Amino acid sequence: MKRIIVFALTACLTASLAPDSGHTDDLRVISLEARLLPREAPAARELDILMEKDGRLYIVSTPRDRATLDALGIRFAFEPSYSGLPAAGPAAAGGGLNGDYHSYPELEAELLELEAAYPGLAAVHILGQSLEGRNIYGLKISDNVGLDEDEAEVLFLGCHHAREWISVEVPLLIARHLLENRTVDSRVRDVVDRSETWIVPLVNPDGLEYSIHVYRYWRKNRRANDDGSFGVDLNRNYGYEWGRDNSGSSPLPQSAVYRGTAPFSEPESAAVRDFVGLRSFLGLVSYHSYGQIILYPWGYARIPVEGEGAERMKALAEGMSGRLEAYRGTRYAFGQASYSLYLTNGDTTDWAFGDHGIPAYTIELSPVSDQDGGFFNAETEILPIFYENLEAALYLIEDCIAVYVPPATDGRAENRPDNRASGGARGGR
Ligand code: 0X9
Ligand code: CA
Ligand code: ZN
Repeated sequence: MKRIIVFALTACLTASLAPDSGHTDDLRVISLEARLLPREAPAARELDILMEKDGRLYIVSTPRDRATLDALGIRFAFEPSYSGLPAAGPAAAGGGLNGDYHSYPELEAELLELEAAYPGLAAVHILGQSLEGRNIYGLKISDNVGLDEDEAEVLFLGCHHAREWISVEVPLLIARHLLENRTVDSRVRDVVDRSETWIVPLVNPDGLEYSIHVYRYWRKNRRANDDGSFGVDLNRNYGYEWGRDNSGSSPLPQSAVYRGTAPFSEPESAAVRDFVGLRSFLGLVSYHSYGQIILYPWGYARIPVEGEGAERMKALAEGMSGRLEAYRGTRYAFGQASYSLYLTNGDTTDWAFGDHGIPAYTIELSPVSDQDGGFFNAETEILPIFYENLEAALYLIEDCIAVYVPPATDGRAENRPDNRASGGARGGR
């Protein structure tokens, strides 16, 4: 959800509206003249704006939204529903239903292929299951991948939000790049060998499948809510300052930013929580789209982030932005989320930094705005977007390697299988 626009009259208007069933069938894409709805106007934070094109604003609307617009006298038109099936063509024929983008089964197959092709370097882990029983996969990449070595750990997450297809591709391509280039690129070799990099490209598999097969604009997971609506916003379901207020997330199940019934009520966010709790990450990126901006905590309030780790976190955001821009001139802004974007509570990065002290970033991938295509990146843009983001990712991993301090050894390091191996070899000389 790029912009959550609120206009002043909504609060009093919505109270008098008929209850909104929020069934997916009731969601309709509408369009209206952009000048009728000033973007900066304070109010209707529920509006889920997709894009602006030729002076018209396209919005995923609930019956409640439409009633609100009616009440405000703002005229809108219904748009034909786009199911997500690409027009017939070479991409569709060659790349499956969603062209070069990955569906859940395609991603699963590719992760297993990478593991098979690079047995010592790549290992597929299952972090948990989605509501509908799909696996949430993590690919670990490192030398001696089967061992838990004393190396810097870094985490890249993708696709909390179903319709942000590019956010699956970027982390997956990072994984592939590290594996394919380790023997030919010494920088990649250092990164692979001196870190344990984890790639979790698809946090919301049920939502992605729904977006591909049923409704392209789907955002949330597929929780059947009590009121008959579907979906919890996984990026409002994490446990740090969860539900702090109703502007950073919504208590209404039919809302696009519904926070769920409790922190980590959803198996998808709970899987990330449990996984991160078992490891010691020194950096985390959660890819989203769109906006071309690198955001760090806090998102929950306009309180400057400070204290331990905050300075490194800010400096790294600037560093990533610079590396990325150097690649081909694409500008990614950077800043604290609550100042640079809008308030959010219960997002991944606030929790990662707040509960674990991990420098954590939301990277909103291209394009920069809804006027440049919003969630719909051409397939030809996938690789260039990946390559420029690779620069930022490598920079982050290298910094994690640089600051990593191995746990103090007490002279009994022989208890750790990995150290015993190298220590033994050296000791034998
Ligand atoms: O609203 C979100 O969850 C993210 N944007 S998106 O358009 N991909 O949905 C932004 C989250 C940014 N994080 C914070 N503001 N804390
Ligand atoms: Ca290793
Ligand atoms: Zn998102």
